[in-house]
Amino acid sequence: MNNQKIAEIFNEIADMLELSKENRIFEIRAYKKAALTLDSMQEEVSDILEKKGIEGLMEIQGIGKGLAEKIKEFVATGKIKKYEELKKQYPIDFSNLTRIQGMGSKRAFMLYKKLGVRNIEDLRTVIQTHKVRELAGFGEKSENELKNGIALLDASKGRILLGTALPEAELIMKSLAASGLVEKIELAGSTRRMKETVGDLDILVISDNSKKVMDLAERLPETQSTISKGPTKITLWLKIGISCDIRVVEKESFGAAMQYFIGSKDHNVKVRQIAIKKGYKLNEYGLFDMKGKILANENEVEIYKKLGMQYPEPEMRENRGEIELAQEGRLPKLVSLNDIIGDLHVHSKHSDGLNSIEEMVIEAKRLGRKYIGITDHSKTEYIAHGMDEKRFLEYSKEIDMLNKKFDGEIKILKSAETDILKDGSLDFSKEALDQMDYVLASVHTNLTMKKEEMTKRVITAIESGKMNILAHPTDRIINQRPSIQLDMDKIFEAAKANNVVVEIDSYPERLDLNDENILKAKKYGLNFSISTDSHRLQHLSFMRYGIGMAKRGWLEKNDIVNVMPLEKLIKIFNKNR
Ligand code: DGT
Ligand code: CA
Ligand code: CA
Ligand code: ZN
Repeated sequence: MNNQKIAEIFNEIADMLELSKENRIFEIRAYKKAALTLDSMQEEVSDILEKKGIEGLMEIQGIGKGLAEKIKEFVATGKIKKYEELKKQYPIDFSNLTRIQGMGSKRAFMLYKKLGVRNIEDLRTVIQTHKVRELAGFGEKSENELKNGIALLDASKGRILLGTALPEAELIMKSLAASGLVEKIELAGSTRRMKETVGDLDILVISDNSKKVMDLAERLPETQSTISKGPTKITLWLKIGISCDIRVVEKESFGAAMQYFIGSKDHNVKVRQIAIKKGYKLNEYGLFDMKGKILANENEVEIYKKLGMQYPEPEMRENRGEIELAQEGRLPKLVSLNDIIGDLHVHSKHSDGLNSIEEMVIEAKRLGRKYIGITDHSKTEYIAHGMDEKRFLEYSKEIDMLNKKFDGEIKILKSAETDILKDGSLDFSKEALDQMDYVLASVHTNLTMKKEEMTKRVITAIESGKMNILAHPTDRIINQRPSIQLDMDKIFEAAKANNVVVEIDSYPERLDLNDENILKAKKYGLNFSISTDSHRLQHLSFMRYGIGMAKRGWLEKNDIVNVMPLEKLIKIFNKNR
C-alpha cells in the first residue's frame, strides 16, 4: 500500500509548492508525474527497493535520484521530511479539499489564512455561517460554487469508478478460477453492464464446493473483511472501499441467475412483465410456465428467446427502449473492441504525458492499432507543459522522423489537443494547425461560463473550419467536477453541420461523452471517435471503457471513425479543413 500513500504525499507536496513565491514549476511537474506513475504501478516500491535498491527506483519512468531518495525515506521511516516541513507551514488537508470543484491549493491556502479552514468539515462551517462570501476574491458566487462542490463530493461517496471496479473484479475472478474449485465464473451487476460508476461487485460461480470457494474468497489479498456469509452467498468488504457479492448457483439455473443479476433492476422488472403477460413466471432460478414446468434456465439466450426477444447485450439493459427493439428483432449490432484500429487522443512527454512518443507508438502497435494520433497540449495548458508554436515544430519533426522509422507498420498522425479559448478561438497559429493531420480541440479553462456563452464559445470553434474532433465535450470529472454548461442539442447540430467528430473519452475519470449524451448525439447522425486520452503506456488499454460507453449508447461500428482504414479517415478530416 506504500505506492498510493506516497503518490498522495507527492501530490500534496506539489500543491504546497504551488503556493511558493518562487517559480517551482519544474519541481511541481516532477512530483505530479511521479505521483501518477506510483498510483498505477503494479509492483510495490518496497519490493523494488528490497530487490534492486535505490537504483531500481531510478529505473522507473519519471523518478530521478531526489524522488527515489524520498521514496526510500518513506519506506524506511514512514515519513518524508520535506513533506513534514511543508505541512508545518501549511497544516491543511489539501488532498481532500482540492477534490472539491472550484478549489485549488491557492484558494485552500487563502481560506486557511483568513478563516482557519484546515479540512472539509471546517469549510462546511464557514460556508454555513456565510463567512466565505465576505472574503476578498471569493464572494457569494464562489461560496455557492464551493457549497455545490461539497454536495457533489458527498453524493459520490460509496460508488467507485468502472476503471477501478472492473480490474478489481478481474483480479478476484482470476484467483477464484485458478483455484480449480469453480466450474464457471461470470461477472454480473453494473460492472458487467459497464456503468460508469459501480456500487458493489456481483460475481456468479458454479462450484460443487461452495464452502471452500467462500473460504478462499475471504483470504484473497483484495479482501478487507467479511460482511456476511451464508451457504451460497458471501459478501466481502474490499480494500478498495466497496463490497463484493459472490453467489454460488446451480449449474442448471446459471442462465437465469445471469439474467437476473446482470440487471439492471429496471430492465428485469420490464422483462418479468413480459413473462407474466405470456402466462409465465421469471425469477433467478428460471423461466417457468403456468404449471411450473421449466421452459429455460441454463442459458440466458434461451430465456430471452422463449420470451420472444433477441438477446440484448448487457450494456444495453437499462430499460431505455432496448426491450421493445429486442421484441421487434431490431436490436443494433453494437460496436466491439475488436473493431477499433486506431487511437486519436494520446499524450506524450511533450506535454503532461509520462512516456516518449516512440514508447506510446510501440505500445499502440503491440495492441494492434494501425494508427495513433499524438495530441499533446497547447500553450494555454501551462501546468501541463503545453506547447507553443516553436515547440510544436520540434514535436512535428519528431513525428516525421518516427513515421520514417516505423515505415508504415503503424502510422503516427500529427495533431495536438488545442485549447478552445474563452472567445472560441483555437490556441495555435493557422500555420501550426495547417501542419496537423487533424485538430483535436477541447475546453480546459474558464469552466464556469454561463450556458449561452459557453455554447457559443464551443460552436465558434466548431465553425472555425479548422477543427476535427471535439474532445471530452462536457469536461466533467466523475465524482469531482460537473459538466460545463452546454446546450448539447445545439452543439450536436453544429458538429453535424460542420463535419466535426465528437469524442468518447475512455479515461475512467472522464467517460465523456457519457451514455446518455451518446444516445442523444446518435439521433443527429454524428461521427464518433473512441479514444483513450492516454498519459502513459498503460492508459492505452483504457479503450475498453470507451467501448463500454459506446455500447451503452447503442453505437454500431459505422458510427465510429477509428474503425476506418486510414485513407478513409483522412478524407473525413480533410472535408472541413
Ligand atoms: P450497483 O451495484 O448499484 O452499481 O448496481 P447493480 O445493478 O449492480 O445493482 P445490485 O448490485 O444492487 O444488484 C445486482 C442486480 O441484481 C441488479 O442489477 C438487478 C438484480 N436485482 C437486485 N435487486 C433487484 C430487485 O429488487 N428486483 C429485480 N428484478 N432485480 C434486482
Ligand atoms: Ca452491484
Ligand atoms: Ca450487489
Ligand atoms: Zn487529453
